[in-house]
Amino acid sequence: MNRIDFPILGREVYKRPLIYLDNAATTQKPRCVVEAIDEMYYSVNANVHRGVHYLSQRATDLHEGAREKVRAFINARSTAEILFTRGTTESLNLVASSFSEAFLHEGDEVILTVMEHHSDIVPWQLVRDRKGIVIKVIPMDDRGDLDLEAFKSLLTDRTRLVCCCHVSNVLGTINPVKEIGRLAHEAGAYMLVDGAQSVPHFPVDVQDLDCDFLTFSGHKIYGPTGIGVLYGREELLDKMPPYQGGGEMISRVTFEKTTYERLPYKFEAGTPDYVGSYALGVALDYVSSLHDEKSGLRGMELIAAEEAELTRYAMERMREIEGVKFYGESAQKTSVVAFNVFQPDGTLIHPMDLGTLLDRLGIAIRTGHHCAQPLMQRCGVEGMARASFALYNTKDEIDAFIAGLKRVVKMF
Ligand code: C6P
Repeated sequence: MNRIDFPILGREVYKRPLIYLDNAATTQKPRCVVEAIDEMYYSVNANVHRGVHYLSQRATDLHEGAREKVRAFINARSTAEILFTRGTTESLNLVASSFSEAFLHEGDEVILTVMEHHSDIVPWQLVRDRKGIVIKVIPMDDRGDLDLEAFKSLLTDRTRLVCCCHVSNVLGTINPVKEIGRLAHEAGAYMLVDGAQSVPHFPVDVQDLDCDFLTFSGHKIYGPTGIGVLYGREELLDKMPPYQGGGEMISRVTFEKTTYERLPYKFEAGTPDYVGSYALGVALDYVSSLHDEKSGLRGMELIAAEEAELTRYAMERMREIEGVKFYGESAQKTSVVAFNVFQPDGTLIHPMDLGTLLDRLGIAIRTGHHCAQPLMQRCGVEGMARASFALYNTKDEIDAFIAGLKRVVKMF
């Protein structure tokens, strides 16, 4: 589907056609996104929110227009709730820093899950070191589903925030974040959803989820690197102190006292990445415009359906290979397939070796701990191989991946 829109997919590596199956790390960019970056620099570039001149106003319009596109894309109530950041990592650090200043005291509890990415673990450990909060962890079963009964027993009257990835970047599990959020709210806590691996793969509606925060990165949804989003409920953002100080975020500065700008600017110190925001908006337009006449599906619904079929097919074909072990077999799963291959005597083929040999065949997958070392410990391994699919991948590519994997496994 739409491969023609992604020029990089036509290139070769090691004189072989590129087969790019590392989409959970970052997606490739459609021509319209790359052209948007060009266009912004070639014919619009000026700093936003500052100038009375034409270019500055035009750049501001495009930047704020992108904010409105993000708002509509995740169905936030207002653009005041859409903060531009550098990506999911910065969004999570912003919440950890500012939310903890406003809402967390010694002994308060933050609940994470065993499948969180490091960027939703380490910022909370920094808060723990600073404020003496308690971190609790929701466990999972062997299929990769969170244990909701265990979660309920973790909730106490000291729970202030529950943080959960919407989709695990390793297991692909789609976590029941709406239900988790409902239970969190009932217990008087807030709910943060790390949407880095969900927003690019199926429709996400923050009002339907009823979450308090949602984070995602532009580069995982066909947009540029260096731009991301933090959605935050307005009444919470209002109570949180700024994350950084500088230009843009102030209303008035004297040496005695500074007052802050209204939302969302209070959290956007310095010159924002207006080129990135504009190109992200173009990426969101791109995915929203996709449609398939046969199925009648559009936009993110179409992406979800196509990727589900690719994932089903890939896992079915991988089962042909003796010794393949999957990590993450939830019934609710996106297009991330983590695995290892064991030899008949039980010896693990090192995932790095698999990845390196597949690379020589032009097939790009990711290997290692995937920035989820606690999850690796839970699964009893140091690392895994991971193939992850996007809208432009095809069954032919999966066939080539399977052939490559078979060839590589045979070499051991
Ligand atoms: N996961 C992966 O290969 P950044 O790097 O800020 O754009 O996103 C961080 C992040 C946070 N949460 C989840 C669930 C993620 O998957 C990621 C990024 C990439 O799996 C790079 S480690």
